[in-house]
Amino acid sequence: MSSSVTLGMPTIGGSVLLADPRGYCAGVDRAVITVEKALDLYGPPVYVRKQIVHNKHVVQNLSERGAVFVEELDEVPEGATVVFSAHGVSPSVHAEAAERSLKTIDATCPLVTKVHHEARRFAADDYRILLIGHAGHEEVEGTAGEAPEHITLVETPEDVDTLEIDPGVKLSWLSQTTLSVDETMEIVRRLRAKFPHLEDPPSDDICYATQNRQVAVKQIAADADLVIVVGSANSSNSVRLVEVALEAGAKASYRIDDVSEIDERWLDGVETVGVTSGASVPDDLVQDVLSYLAERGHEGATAVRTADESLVFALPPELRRDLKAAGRA
Ligand code: 0CM
Ligand code: SF4
Repeated sequence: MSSSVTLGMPTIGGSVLLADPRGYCAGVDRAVITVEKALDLYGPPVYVRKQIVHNKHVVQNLSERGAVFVEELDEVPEGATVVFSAHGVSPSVHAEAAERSLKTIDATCPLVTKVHHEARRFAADDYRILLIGHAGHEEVEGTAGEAPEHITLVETPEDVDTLEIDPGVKLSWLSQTTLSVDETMEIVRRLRAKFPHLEDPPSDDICYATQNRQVAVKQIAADADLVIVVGSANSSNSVRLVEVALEAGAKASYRIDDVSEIDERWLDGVETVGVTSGASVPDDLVQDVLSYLAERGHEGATAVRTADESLVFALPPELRRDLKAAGRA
């Protein structure tokens, strides 16, 4: 079911369709608040392993407030506090942190942690696990690290053709949380055709936020000459929104980090502009885009709502405990 809510005046130059849901998901909200509260409670510097979420502006803003982003734990001084990003870490990273006596706060999204649990369970039952995802993405590194000897990465439908697995081996699949639903289902169809005994995960690994943002962008893309997606280049779910928009019929679609990256020529001959953003994107960046469009005759925006989201995750227990002890819970 979709519904429309008119947010502004009718347009003269052209119309704007604003995807809803878009922007922050529950896991990103929790991860960003975790760093903010850690900075308030412990004082800077608070170290963060990798980008807390894949958004350039979020990272810049937190850096200005005293967060120090590092690639690996050996950059963190002994005994300091380090936050693990929303994308999760492998058990070896937890072990290294313990060895170096670091105080850790784990901001891994609970929906990523769920996939880690599934990986551990299938591995304990001696399954070969086909992990659908992108090589080098931090979430994939973390999930694969749960059972490296059991996990094989599958990145594309074509990868399925080269897989060789003994029919006697128990087989399951899992996925990264931020993939294209349609492409993932295509990979699973191919896997099942080749390995009929393939077992499904107990529940969807592609998270509710990724799915909802793809449904919403599909809805606006069919009627849009141009779809602008706000999100960073390394944000898997944001990049997928451009692909999904194009597949759903948008005549053009571009990803931008912020309004400064819009090329005015994209608007030539454009009547309807669709706007959305990835799960790691603060909404003020989207509002800047709407102002830019309004100044160029695309005034008012019609929100196209395809789902209501109300999920909120509790902060990491180690942080809640410290907040409580400090009387700031
Ligand atoms: O996984 P992805 O690259 O889409 O990460 P993100 O930080 O852009 O979005 C939120 C998440 C997670 C896990
Ligand atoms: Fe969690 Fe999904 Fe958000 Fe990633 S995109 S942080 S898995 S809710």
